[in-house]
Amino acid sequence: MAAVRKQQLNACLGPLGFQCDPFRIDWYNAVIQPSFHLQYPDDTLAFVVLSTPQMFEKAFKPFIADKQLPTVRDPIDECIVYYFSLVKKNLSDQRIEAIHDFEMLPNRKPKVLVQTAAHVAGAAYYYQMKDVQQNPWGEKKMYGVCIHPRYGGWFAIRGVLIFPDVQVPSLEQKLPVDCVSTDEKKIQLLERFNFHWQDWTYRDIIDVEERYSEEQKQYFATPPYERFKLLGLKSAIS
Ligand code: B12
Repeated sequence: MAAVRKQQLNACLGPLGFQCDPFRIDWYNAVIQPSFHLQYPDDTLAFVVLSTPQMFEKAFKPFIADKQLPTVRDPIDECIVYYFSLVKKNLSDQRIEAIHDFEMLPNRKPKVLVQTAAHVAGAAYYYQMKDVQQNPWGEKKMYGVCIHPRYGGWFAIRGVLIFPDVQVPSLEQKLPVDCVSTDEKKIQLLERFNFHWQDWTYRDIIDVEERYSEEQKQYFATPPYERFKLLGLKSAIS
């Protein structure tokens, strides 16, 4: 059941530079606080959706080129919303609920913790403070970061797609690859992500197969309100 859905999703999103990995709702709910739980039966099938370095060229640029979007808000978010809606249209015989990384609850907390979803789906290891044995930071809160075995930090986690009518009691959990295995490297990773994320170096904490193109780096290095100009678009907020 999960294998068929995975094949369908990857047939649709794979050529656009996305990667989809299945997980069960109870794997996700088991590790997070109840206030973040996804309200579906335990064995419900869901997928975490990552954008790989190729998404920018294969999905985003064609999306932007195709559209006159004077009212667009965040163009990347708009693009992902568009492709998720395309998935729903292509698989219209099935009920699919999408939750994006940027969606917030009324209490302003994220609707889905995509890093935890990526970890439990085995897509990318989520390195957190508690993974470090000798914590050098004391009480300071350090944000965690996912590292992909092929792309290091050169990817993003765009959301989850849930199949509320599909139950997968026998889906086997795949563990994520612990590719940043020493304490020393983990400390370096968390410090780069928390204190120097703008220099991109956390993304190269391991050897990677692929990085963002220069154009993509320039796009993400540009402050959001100036990205519209870079794309030749007018912002709805301006
Ligand atoms: C709010 C937010 C921010 C805030 C706060 C950061 C934070 N982590 O809290 C700010 C604005 C600071 C921020 C900044 C950045 N962010 Co940000 N951010 C988010 C966002 C929207 C929500 C994160 C959040 O609030 N989590 C809530 C807290 C409570 O979750 P948590 O700490 O993980 O705690 C849970 C886990 O510990 C879990 N848990 C407990 N035990 C266990 C055990 C296991 C095994 C597991 C798996 C889980 C688990 O339970 C806890 C909850 O109960 C996410 C997208 C999303 N929807 O998830 C992106 C996200 C985390 N950000 C991301 C990025 C890249 C950045 C920036 C580099 C900027 C950028 N966008 O380029 C910077 C870097 C950080 C910095 N140095 O400032 C990426 C990280 C990608 C990755 N590889 O991990 C994400 C996933 C967005 C994306 N689409 O990819 N961000």
